[in-house]
Amino acid sequence: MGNHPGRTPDDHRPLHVSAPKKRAAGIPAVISSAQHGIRRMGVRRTWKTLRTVNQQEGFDCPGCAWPDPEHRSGFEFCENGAKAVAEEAMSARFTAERFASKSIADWSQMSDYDLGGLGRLTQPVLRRKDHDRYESISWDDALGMIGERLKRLDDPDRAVFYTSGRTSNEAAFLYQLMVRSLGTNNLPDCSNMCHESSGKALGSTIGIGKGTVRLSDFDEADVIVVIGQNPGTNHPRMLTSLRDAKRKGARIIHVNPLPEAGLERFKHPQDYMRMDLFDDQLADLHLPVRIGGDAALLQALQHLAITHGAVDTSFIDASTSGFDALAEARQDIDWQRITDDTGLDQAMIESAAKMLNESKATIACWAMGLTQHRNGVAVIQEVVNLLLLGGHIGRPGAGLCPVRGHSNVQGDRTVGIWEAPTESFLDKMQEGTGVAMPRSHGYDVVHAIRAMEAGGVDVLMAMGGNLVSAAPDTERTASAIGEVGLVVHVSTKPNRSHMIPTNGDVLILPCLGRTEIDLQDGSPQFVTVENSMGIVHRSQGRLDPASKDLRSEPWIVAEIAARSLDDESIDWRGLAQNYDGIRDLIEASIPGFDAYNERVRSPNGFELPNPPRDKAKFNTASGLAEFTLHALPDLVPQHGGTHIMMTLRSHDQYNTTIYGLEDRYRGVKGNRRVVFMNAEEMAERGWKTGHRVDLIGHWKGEERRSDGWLLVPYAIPKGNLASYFPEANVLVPLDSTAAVSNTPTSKWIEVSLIGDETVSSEEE
Ligand SMILES: Nc1nc2c(c(=O)[nH]1)N[C@H]1C(S)=C(S)[C@@H](COP(=O)(O)OP(=O)(O)OC[C@H]3O[C@@H](n4cnc5c(=O)[nH]c(N)nc54)[C@H](O)[C@@H]3O)O[C@H]1N2
Ligand SMILES: Nc1nc2c(c(=O)[nH]1)N[C@H]1C(S)=C(S)[C@@H](COP(=O)(O)OP(=O)(O)OC[C@H]3O[C@@H](n4cnc5c(=O)[nH]c(N)nc54)[C@H](O)[C@@H]3O)O[C@H]1N2
Ligand SMILES: [Mo]
Repeated sequence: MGNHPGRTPDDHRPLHVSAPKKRAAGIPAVISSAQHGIRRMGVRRTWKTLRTVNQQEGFDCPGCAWPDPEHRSGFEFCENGAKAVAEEAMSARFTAERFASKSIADWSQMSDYDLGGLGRLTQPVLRRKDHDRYESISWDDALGMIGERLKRLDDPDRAVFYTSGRTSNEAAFLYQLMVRSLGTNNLPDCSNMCHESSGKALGSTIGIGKGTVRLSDFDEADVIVVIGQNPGTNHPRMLTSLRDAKRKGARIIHVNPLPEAGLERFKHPQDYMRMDLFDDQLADLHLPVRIGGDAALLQALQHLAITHGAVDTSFIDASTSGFDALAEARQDIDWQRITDDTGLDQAMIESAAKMLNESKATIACWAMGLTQHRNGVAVIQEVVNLLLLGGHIGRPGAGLCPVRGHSNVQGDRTVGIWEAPTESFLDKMQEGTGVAMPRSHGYDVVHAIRAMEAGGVDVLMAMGGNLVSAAPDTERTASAIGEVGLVVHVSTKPNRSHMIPTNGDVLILPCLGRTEIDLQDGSPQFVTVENSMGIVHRSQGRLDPASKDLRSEPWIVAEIAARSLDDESIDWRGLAQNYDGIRDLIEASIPGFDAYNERVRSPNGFELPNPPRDKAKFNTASGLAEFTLHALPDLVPQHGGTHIMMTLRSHDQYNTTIYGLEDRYRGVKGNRRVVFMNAEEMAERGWKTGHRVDLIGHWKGEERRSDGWLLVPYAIPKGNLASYFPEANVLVPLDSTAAVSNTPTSKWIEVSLIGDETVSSEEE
């Protein structure tokens, strides 16, 4: 049976399962990254590249948004950063001739892992309507075609401009200015599927859609809560901060349905080189909460803080609003409901409460385990309630810490990648640039897919990313994109979004990556990015570009703008010749960037203002931080499924880019079509490791099906399952999104399993 072109094809490589690891990093991490680097880049390039990552004069690691320490070692090592770099700086090249050698139907049969191995894109290519292959096209013709289509639009809202979070501040600012000059706010981005729930939750309660901690706060914290996040795999450098915090006396509470190796024991690879052979236990307490049980847990912790008088009344009186209502609502709680929802016993919750109630400074860190839920916004506001009770915002060693995903996703939003900008943002942008701003809000990712599906989009441009695989409901998303007249991808590597059939034309424009030298008008340029803690700093590549036909993202945007806009008030091409000009325009149009060009040249960059953190000042409507009240979500499957499944990242991938087929910490190797299931539940059904099941997704009477998954017994709560993103995205309904943030519920998928009840195959 043929595979749907949007789906990742079945992968029938043999599965090997071993016991999950209890310790993260260490020597295996060094070996894994060196092997990967050498396989992708060769020995010399591996060494040269890894030495300049995250150095003050080097490039910002495309791996994650965790901040760099002020005093860096000569080798800011991180296994997954090393792999991210190798993926971009790899030696293989995917030329236009090679691309043209097969039809997209053939290319789409390759797995994501194999597609990524094809190499860097080297020149612009076009696939014409009705053709099944890409052919090469000159930059001039490609840009001319885009300019002409954008000029021809009946309505600017019929164009959509997606961004993935690697784009620099300079490219992102220019891009949103071009899009708004065209007359639309259609700027969906990966953030809509990622931390949108955090932005929405924090914006309305503390008056800024960002976290409130600095890296140095970790040194002063008494308790650090890591909830719904897997730093060992996704933010490995955070483990060093956690280790240092522990050595200074902090205690760590880990709330996660899975044990996650990174939070059990950690060994910094650099310590081996100093012959220090001990490792550090990180989490003092692991609460294996059921998927979606966090709201109940957080309400219980609030109850225990209030009833034990562990509240900071002077902070509450001076800086917050809504305490009385919360105190009343939390006076009594239904312990039966709490223990059912969380799957935790009362004593465990009470020991966490004791640690929190004694803490003078608490930090709460979270990521996708909270945001990608139906109640993503509400559950994060429960975290806010808990910290506000103890006065843990705007105090050293304490605060809220949403750990961002893509390396510049936070910066992109700061400089205007936002489909729903505030009026004051638009006023300032209009004043700073002289461009009249469109005022009606645009499409987010889910709304953009629905608009494409309805035939309402003529041009879709994607500044990086892999929308087909990253978005929910893979088949539906692929068909929707197929309806668009012209799709333009600005990409470094081939991916599944390039390989789907469409009724219109498709252009791929190959761009420079972070690691590469960016010369404009003969002078090397640097770009800037903002990390997870609001520090803006430089990033400059040192490697020769993968091809002489690559262009920088700012250059591409400037050319498209110059060819599609009649208004000549902005000198687009001039801006792309010297990025200082773009930074001057950012300074004029966005608060907090004063003396941008000067301050960003200092070695560690500069910090953007953050009123809650800096002065416990809250720019909400009331001028106070808001306590909020939410009902608990119903955790019983409601659409006919038997289990709740979450989709996760393995240790060997970066979102839709698959580095390899091994999830080392979880003990899985060789095959990614696996489903982690409670070991006892499997035994009850007589299912053994590697047992094959088909998954049915249930949603409002609709069924989605995905066949051929292999079961892996695991320490996961009963009734819960886990599988990998993006393979399982076919099962995420486009319409199943979080309230308020509209983020797809990638961690709450209702499913049932079809498998033979008696026969079982043991693979290992
Ligand atoms: N190497 C690497 N680094 C990355 C990425 C990558 O793919 N690879 N991706 C980057 C991006 S864009 C992002 S957004 C981040 C993502 O970073 P994470 O959010 O850490 O990534 P996920 O794999 O989605 O893991 C979610 C975690 O939440 C837990 N979880 C799921 N549901 C629940 C729940 O209901 N309650 C609780 N308490 N926990 C739950 C899961 O068990 C898992 O440990 O990482 C960034 N860094
Ligand atoms: N089921 C499920 N779905 C999810 C998630 C989940 O946990 N579960 N997580 C969601 C999250 S948190 C996110 S952030 C999204 C990610 O969504 P995206 O950001 O759209 O996806 P990526 O896989 O990060 O994009 C990878 C592609 O970006 C391109 N690229 C890489 N570097 C560059 C560069 O420097 N410039 C340009 N122009 N292109 C570049 C390459 O061509 C590569 O193939 O996925 C979301 N989807
Ligand atoms: Mo993300």
